[in-house]
Amino acid sequence: MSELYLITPPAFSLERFSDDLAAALDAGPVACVQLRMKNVTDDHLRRVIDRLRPVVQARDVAFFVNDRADLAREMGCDGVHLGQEDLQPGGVAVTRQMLGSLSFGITCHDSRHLAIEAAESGADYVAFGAFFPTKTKEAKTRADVQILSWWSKMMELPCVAIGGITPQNSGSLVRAGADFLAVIGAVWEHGGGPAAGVQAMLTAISDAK
Ligand code: 3NM
Repeated sequence: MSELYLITPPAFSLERFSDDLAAALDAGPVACVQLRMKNVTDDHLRRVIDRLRPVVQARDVAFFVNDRADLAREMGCDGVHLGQEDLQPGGVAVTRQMLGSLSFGITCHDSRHLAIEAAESGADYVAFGAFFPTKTKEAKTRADVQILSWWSKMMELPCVAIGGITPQNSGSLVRAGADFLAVIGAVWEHGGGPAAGVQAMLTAISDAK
């Protein structure tokens, strides 16, 4: 059965978002929250981590930061999510060493090769996407659901599915063996609010046959 992996929306006001995040996490089991902020200063990112990390970790949910292995380590986060371009020179193996006890996952787009390389070098999960059209990010690649079934048959390492995932389209990903469904819009842009978004995703996951 897949678990839910929440990623923060592209822009938010911190006070309000902190409450929204708490409400989302209280609505049902979530495995991980990834803070994803682009083009902000280190000071701002530190303030956001300081505010959101306790909200997440107090609920026994893993708190990951996108891109910033240095800040994740410095600020007591559980892990970091990296794009291929965020790897340290020397690749995944060097990054793994730098992270110490932090967990880390890596975007592998639609590439079996990148995913195997990431697994061999010690990543804690691989992420594939985008599975569906998404307005949140200009996704570089489109992944097919078969990459999930191939991966889950071959490998123990967890895989994350991302990109345009909604309650309506998540069934095939669950059935193909996605360990985690990573979502932004389905939760933060849900008409009934983020708690309703989490519940809708969890219902879709448990209904997937
Ligand atoms: N990465 P939504 S797609 C952050 O394909 C991100 O690697 C993607 O947002 C990839 O759930 C994506 O709103 C956006 O579609 C996911």
